[in-house]
Amino acid sequence: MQLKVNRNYIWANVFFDQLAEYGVKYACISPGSRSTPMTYALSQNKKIKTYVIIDERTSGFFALGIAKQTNSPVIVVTTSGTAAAELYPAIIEAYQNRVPLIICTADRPAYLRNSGANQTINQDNLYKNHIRFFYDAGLPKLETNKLNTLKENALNAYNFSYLADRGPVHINFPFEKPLEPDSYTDSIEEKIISVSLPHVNSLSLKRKVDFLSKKDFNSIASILKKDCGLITVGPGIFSENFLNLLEVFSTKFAIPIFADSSSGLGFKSKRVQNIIPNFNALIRTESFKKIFSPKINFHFGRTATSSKLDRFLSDSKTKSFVVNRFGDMFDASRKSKVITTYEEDFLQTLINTDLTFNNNSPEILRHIKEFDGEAEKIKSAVFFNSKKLIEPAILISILNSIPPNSNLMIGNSIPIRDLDLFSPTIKKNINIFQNRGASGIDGITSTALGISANSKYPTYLVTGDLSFYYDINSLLIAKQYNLPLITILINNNGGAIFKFLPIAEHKFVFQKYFLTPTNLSFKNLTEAFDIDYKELKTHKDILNHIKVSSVRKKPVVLEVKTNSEFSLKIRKKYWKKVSKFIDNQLRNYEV
Ligand SMILES: Cc1ncc(C[n+]2csc(CCOP(=O)(O)OP(=O)(O)O)c2C)c(N)n1
Repeated sequence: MQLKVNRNYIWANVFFDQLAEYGVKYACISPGSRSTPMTYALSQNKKIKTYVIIDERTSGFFALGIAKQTNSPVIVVTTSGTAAAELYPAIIEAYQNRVPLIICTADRPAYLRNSGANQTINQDNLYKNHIRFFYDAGLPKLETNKLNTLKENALNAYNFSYLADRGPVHINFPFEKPLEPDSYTDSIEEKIISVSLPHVNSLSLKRKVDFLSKKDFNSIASILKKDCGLITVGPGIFSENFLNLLEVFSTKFAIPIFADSSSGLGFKSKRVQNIIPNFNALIRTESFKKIFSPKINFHFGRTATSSKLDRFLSDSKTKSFVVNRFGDMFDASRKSKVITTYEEDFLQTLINTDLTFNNNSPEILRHIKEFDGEAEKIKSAVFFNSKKLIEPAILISILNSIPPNSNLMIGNSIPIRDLDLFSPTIKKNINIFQNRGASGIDGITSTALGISANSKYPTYLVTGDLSFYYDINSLLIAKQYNLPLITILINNNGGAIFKFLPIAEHKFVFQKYFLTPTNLSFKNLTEAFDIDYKELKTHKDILNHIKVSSVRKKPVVLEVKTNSEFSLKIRKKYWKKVSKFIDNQLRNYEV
């Protein structure tokens, strides 16, 4: 049977149907004319849930949040021109943090480039330094072989964003007018459209075998026999099986685990043995290195948040093995050996061997645990001693107040560092999210909204005032879709993180060029978007309002105003007390 069709619309439909077939469920679309075929096709697709987001920068980060929480690829659609460029920050974050996004940019036909045609830029591999796969679909042609090629590239988009590789992929779609589905351009045989679908089962990440060479194995064996080891875990998503194996591995070799708080290991419902939540306090103390100077390190997940940990490892002359399935390097010094394999396989292989540990390791592990326990006590005493709310204590209160299984997005700057430095282990199965791929402060709220959009558990965001201001546009998404994000805005009036830097001593330049206080009323800004707002002044307020907000299923902004100078003073007091304790304990220690 012959059908009258608009070729652009059919083209877009075939592509998105194919993605839906692979299981893609979400699309974020920004308004525009050239993208009409894609927008219309998605609006009619019953398997894909759409979000309409005016501002593309926000849309990219929102999609990133959905992809993180659902652990599946999300489609992002924009029109041509600067609209496409607005996605770049989210694409960079997705690239560096390996989050699956399928970016679909509408374009003018290539022959209009450099002709002065309106809203026409060079979109050819626009994001080329931060993309896992690029394909220009060319002008639509309703021929069987062209449609098959398009479908194969839907498969490539899915495969390279999620399976064989992981991260953002970009498909550029040039369209000629007319763009609307009822403006017919062709009359075609119906069967042309239903050309056979590629099969999903042909997709799979190829495991690399023989990952641990004899040489590496021998090197691991000989170091473990003579010296202490260390496990470090950076931010990442880790399976239950990984946690179990990690525990067995660490116990078998009496190795402590220094887990970044963003790894989430300290917040699982089952406590992993040998995790040292306060390791940051320990490694700041010179005398600590007398008893613990690991000569081998196994690193899982992304780069750790703690820069002190890097220094500790380099001072200890540690040989590091970075283990992950994509073979990514997570060591800025590039001295580590990267082992490309599934983390679970690596652990299992070493567990199965008859390797043994150095005889001192269990005793040293015991000392480390003792220091860690004492640091925890000092922390409680120092941080909760004052009536004033200090930043690290706010984070601890939030962790104590949120219900089990919550999602917790941590903004960059002080919140992520405070979480890493000061959070205790809590058995609540909290899912930690962060944008540490490129550590931007640009899309923090949008990402958190994306996380909250399809989760059955409450989502919390802890963010700084500049980060919140930067992404203020995102509040419209919260309002439009009534997303139940609970934002805890820590307002120290400016980028207080810079107060930790030597530039803070240069008083005249510092305030104007670095701290950049906004003096904004976040109450007014939040309420302008019709979103509830409350200022919190005490730990009791935090507990009560988090409790109430968690069941309201509405967005809310809870602002806590802090004095970052005072917080800094208290942090220093804590470090000093822990160091003093360790120094005292080790005064007569013989190595
Ligand atoms: C997009 C982007 N621009 C600039 C920076 C540099 N930067 C890092 S932290 C920071 C200040 C953040 O201030 P705020 O969100 O209030 O957090 P606080 O430092 O007070 O914790 C800035 C500007 C960045 N990381 N990302």
